[in-house]
Amino acid sequence: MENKILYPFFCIFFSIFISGCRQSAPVKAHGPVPTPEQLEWQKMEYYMFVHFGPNTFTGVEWGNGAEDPAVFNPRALDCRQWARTAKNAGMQGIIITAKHHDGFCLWPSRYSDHTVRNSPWRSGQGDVLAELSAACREYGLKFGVYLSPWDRNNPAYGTPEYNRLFANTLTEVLTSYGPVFEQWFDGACGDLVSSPYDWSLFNSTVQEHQPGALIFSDVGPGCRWVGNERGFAGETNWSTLDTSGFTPGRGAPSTIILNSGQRGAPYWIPVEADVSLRPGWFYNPDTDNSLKSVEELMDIYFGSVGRNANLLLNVPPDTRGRIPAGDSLRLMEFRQRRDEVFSRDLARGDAAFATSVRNDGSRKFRPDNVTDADYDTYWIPEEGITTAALTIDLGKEENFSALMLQEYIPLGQRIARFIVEYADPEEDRWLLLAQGTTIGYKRLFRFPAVTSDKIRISILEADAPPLLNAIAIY
Ligand code: FUL
Repeated sequence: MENKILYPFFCIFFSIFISGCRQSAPVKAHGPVPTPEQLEWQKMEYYMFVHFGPNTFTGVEWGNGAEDPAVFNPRALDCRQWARTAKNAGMQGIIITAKHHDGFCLWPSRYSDHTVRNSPWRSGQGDVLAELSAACREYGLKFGVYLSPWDRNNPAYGTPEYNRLFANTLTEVLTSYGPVFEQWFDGACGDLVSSPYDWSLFNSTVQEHQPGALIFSDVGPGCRWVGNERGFAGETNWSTLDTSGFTPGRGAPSTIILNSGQRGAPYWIPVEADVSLRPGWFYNPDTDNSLKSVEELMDIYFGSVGRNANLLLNVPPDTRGRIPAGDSLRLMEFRQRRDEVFSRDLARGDAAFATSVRNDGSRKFRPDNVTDADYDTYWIPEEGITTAALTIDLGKEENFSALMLQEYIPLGQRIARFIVEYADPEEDRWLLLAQGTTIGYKRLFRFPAVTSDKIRISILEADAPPLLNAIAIY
């Protein structure tokens, strides 16, 4: 008897359950997607580059490799001060020039005589990489290394034998200082003829000893150069690139291509924008009064992090081996300005509506996922729909002057054109606020302040149904 009463309810419940299961097939990725390491790297957004070595003391940008190691003598080197500065600046890691073009090694390499071992610093007993990696661990920062293949000191440079030597040097660094988040390969070579580099040996050496590290070069494979040293990614910036047939350095694609990526290309190689706080990469007393202004740094931030790129900002220590007070102060002012802009997200937790929502019965893809501050929840329109609009209701009129959009890249980069509008508080119409092509991991806009209670983002072109996981308004 009891069973007879419950049976219909059971049938209804079961069929809802089954239809939910049937429709909730996971959203499929479109095209190449980031590896877990690339995604984690992208979320770092902003970290420090440190150019330090004999050039710090000789005042040149490219040492010729013939400098006396005795010039390297920082009297008050303090890697903890670098790490503390990076941490307070809001950075997530530090990449150091372990070996720049002059070949000088900041650690006592057994593969070279041109190293700290032959300098007066700490009576030849010092190791900058050991001190910096320990300082990074202490301050919760990631540690990365730059090693230049172009070596103006090494006698084997230019011969095939050099490749083995460089691989051994890499192995030494990558097995001695704990986890490395990024291996930076400089493509620069000022010599007329460069060495016949064995890139596959270099890359496999990194992959073998630091499988979690991203390999930076002009063409990746972990992340790519932005194509300039000013810190600006393209307005259009795809994280995809076709690198077949290309190599770092002289064999790289044009800087225009590196700057904007290639839509529909087969490899996921996101952009890193490198730029220096000073006019040069190395410390020079002549540039003490030429630091980038906070406004310039804000432009760079919106032009890099705000255009789907990571920002690698160079902060060179001086001849004491410390970041000068002026540089550190500028970094703090820059942080303060960013904090002011991004302190309060006016859209957080607000309601959102969309012209199309994928329905799997679970409300998993609801539009207000974009305001829930959870990176892994997103809105997606119905299958086959590539143009759609999403409106956020702020609940009341707010005054705002900046905007952040995030596309859910773990499932691929899809959006190719969009506009953002706000509801005119006076009349029943929408006014243009911002427009662009790509979004990718993050897109930021600044504009003269407006007042409104609603904003609407319209995706006008996408290679597959667009996925947005975050929209913030400041
Ligand atoms: C360039 C180098 O030649 C510069 O000295 C600097 O290291 C910069 C980051 O990369 O290619």
